[in-house]
Amino acid sequence: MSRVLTVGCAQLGPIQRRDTRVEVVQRLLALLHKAHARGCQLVVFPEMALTTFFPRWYMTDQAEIDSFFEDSMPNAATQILFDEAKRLGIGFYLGYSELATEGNRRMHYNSAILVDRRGKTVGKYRKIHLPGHAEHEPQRPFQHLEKRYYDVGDLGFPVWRAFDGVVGMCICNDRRWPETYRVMGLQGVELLMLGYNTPEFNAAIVEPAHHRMLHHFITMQAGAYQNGTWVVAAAKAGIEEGCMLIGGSCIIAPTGEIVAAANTLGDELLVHDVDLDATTPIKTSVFNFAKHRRPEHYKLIVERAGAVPPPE
Ligand code: CDT
Repeated sequence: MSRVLTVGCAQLGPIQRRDTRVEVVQRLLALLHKAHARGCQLVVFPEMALTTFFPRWYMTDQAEIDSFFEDSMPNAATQILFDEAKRLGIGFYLGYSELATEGNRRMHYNSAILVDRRGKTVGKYRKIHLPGHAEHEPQRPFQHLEKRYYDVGDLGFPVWRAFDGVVGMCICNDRRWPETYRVMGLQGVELLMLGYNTPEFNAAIVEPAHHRMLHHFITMQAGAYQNGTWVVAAAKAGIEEGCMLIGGSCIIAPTGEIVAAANTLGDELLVHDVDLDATTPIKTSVFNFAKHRRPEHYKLIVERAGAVPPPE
């Protein structure tokens, strides 16, 4: 039986602060309808797909911060997306800021959920690699305060059996880390979905703008090849509140090749027929993990976070 899944990668152009959830959901619906017209069974939306990328601002009023979060999903603004996707028989990945109540604690996660073609939520992922900084750094032209506003995800990197395959999720900065792919690779992932908001200007170091796109592609292409998995990456792109976010949404084959790529910084849908069986040649040859991995020599990877060079 063929395991070809028609996947849509739904890039979003910028979302400004004044844009309401209702307006944004209308844009998601327009992309969903395009995806339906092109035969998609699964659509990947970006990280934080319902709001602007608010960690660029230093805020101290918790109510103001919480206004960027969702305390339930679906909710009044997004129910229509869930209903329409179910009616059309399209599953989706959706990134959003999640306000969770755990006992008497309020937790803030940068989350993504996966909904299947029947409208059932299959899984949730909470971002683990939170980039940026926790304190106000007024010398920066804009902030990147994910470490301030979010808690580190507590769900690990699970994979799920869905869409006739083994699928996993991660979010933005996670894509730069080989551990993200390998932990899911060790669970047989065949399709890895992710959304991202990547500022073109990196205030932390001096680097040419083109490095942003190079590092974006190079890490995902390597992760795809080294784990024999498809990768679908959806950007929020363009000038958001004066801050340029890179585009570069793409679909990457298990060979590491980019098979579909965005060429705008706006709302744009990429479509590809993803053959999940195309993962098999790599998983059974050069990256046959059971045959070739040597975990007894990889202990440092889980024992140590920071690098410790040998003594002088
Ligand atoms: N959203 C997100 O994770 N963005 C980061 C920016 C890194 S620079 C502080 C990224 O990895 O694209």
